[in-house]
Amino acid sequence: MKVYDAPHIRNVALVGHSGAGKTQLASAMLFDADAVSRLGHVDEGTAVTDFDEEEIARRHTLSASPAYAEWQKTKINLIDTPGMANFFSDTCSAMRVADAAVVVVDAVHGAEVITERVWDEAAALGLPCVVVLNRLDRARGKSATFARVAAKRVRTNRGPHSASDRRRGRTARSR
Ligand SMILES: Nc1nc2c(ncn2[C@@H]2O[C@H](COP(=O)(O)OP(=O)(O)OP(=O)(O)O)[C@@H](O)[C@H]2O)c(=O)[nH]1
Ligand SMILES: [Mg+2]
Repeated sequence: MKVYDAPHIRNVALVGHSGAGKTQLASAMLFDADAVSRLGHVDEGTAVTDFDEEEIARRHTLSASPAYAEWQKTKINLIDTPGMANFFSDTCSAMRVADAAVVVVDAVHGAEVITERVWDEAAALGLPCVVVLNRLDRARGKSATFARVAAKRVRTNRGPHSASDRRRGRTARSR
């Protein structure tokens, strides 16, 4: 197995509300990066990171699970996390060891309860976030756009925070 030095390893947590598409996105990212030869599908029980019997049967991630791919000579450890509130402790644990979080938002529903909870957690940890609007093929009319998701941050004072927040060590909420 190839050995990577620390500057060439990144831990990235996929976080967000249940059903936003984190596990499907993880499978797609692994396929795109040639880490796997077949595109896994949640609905067919072949998603790379939902391998547990219960996860396959329920079509929900029940615990954080890692998978990795090499991208531009860097090993990306993807950590797929549960979006269900009952298993949120696993999501928090994954965020604690991550260098960054990918916040997956269902474009049909916009930011939901767990979206806000992961934004709070990311802010508390000073974790850089990328927001991915997913399920755009299902979005109609009043559906989420990046502007609407970002606007929610202004209203609730939550959401992805800036580098200056991190430097000051303050959470977005404390402003
Ligand atoms: N139409 C459509 N369906 C999608 C898309 N991405 C994911 N899905 C479907 O949405 C459902 C939920 O996807 P998951 O990847 O399991 O969602 P999740 O965020 O991992 O959910 P939890 O594990 O419960 O947190 C599955 O049926 C997917 O096939 C998309 O871009 N478009
Ligand atoms: Mg999942």
